[in-house]
Amino acid sequence: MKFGIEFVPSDPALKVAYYAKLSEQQGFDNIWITDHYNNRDVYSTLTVIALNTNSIKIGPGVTNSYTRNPAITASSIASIAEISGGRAVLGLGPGDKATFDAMGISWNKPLATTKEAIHAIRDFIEGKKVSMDGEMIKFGGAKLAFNAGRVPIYMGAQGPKMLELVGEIADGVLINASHPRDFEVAVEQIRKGAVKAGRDPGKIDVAAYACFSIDKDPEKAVNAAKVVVAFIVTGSPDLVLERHGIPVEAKKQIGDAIAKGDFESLKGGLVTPKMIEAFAICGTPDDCMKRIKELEAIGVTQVVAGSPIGPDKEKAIRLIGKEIIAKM
Ligand code: F42
Repeated sequence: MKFGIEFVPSDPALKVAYYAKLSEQQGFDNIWITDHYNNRDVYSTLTVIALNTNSIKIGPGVTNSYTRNPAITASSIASIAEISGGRAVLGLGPGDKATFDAMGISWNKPLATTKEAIHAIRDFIEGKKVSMDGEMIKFGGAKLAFNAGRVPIYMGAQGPKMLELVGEIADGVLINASHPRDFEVAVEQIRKGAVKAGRDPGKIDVAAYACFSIDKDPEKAVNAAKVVVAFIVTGSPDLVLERHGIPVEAKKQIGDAIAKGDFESLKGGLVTPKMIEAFAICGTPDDCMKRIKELEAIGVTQVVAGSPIGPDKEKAIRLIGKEIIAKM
């Protein structure tokens, strides 16, 4: 099992780099930085991280090809590969619809766009001259003027067609989920795509990009996870809620509380233990370890500790290092 950690650049780059260095010291394998226009820029943050770490792999988790042309993404990630001495990994997905609406970008054909972007970016990174007349992406003989070596490409994906595409073309996948039941479904879709493309599914790094909250006091861990879990519930398809026995009406109740900024109701009971169980890796180190072992048995090969990580981020990073990574 590999361990990754997600940081959101809502914090200044130097603060994120401090956590990144600590994560490297605690034995994590990957750092993933989220990409949304309203936060600090992902590649500036990755540059500062690259200069403050030595061995850990680093990359956007995830960027997209609507706000950044694939040629620009290829140039940016190849620059990070060069600056970091070959430690860059690219996470790419179709992006977040809510932020695109605010930016006036229409979310047309996310699957086709992601597929074509990955083909183009891979060709750019391999030093090829890219001519492409895709359904969504077009290039007329573009080429990078430098080469910084291989960069594995991971997809951010949850939907069945996206997961099948992972099996067909990606080196890895970042799946926003925490429960074994969701991974049983996901791993099967990835396998289907890999078989179709004649690839070995065992070579694809399957990452649980999970809401993670760890503390020696389980109640503190659960409380810290509640607001993140509330957002996950409102963004989950009905099918996923039903899979976990969560009433679909909860989505509206929680959505209303979020819209009113009523975080007390979320913490007071709207976010139920069942929701925490379904959408977070949460609790004491033993609780978290138990879930990680279950995920490993299903085929998850990387656990990414995503927000909130714990009620105290620094303490949580050290706890994961000492009580989980060191004991795997
Ligand atoms: N998004 C961000 O913007 N920033 C981030 O930092 C970020 C991090 C992140 C980390 C992990 C992760 O898993 C996702 C993350 N995301 C982030 C979200 C990510 O960018 C995507 O929004 C999300 O992963 C996509 O979810 P999804 O796999 O459910 O895919 C959507 C597009 C979907 O509807 N998929 C369907 C499916 O079955 O997989 C496919 C729909 C389809 O086939 N569409 C056709 C097409 O070509 O797109 C068109 C159909 C038609 O009729 O037009």
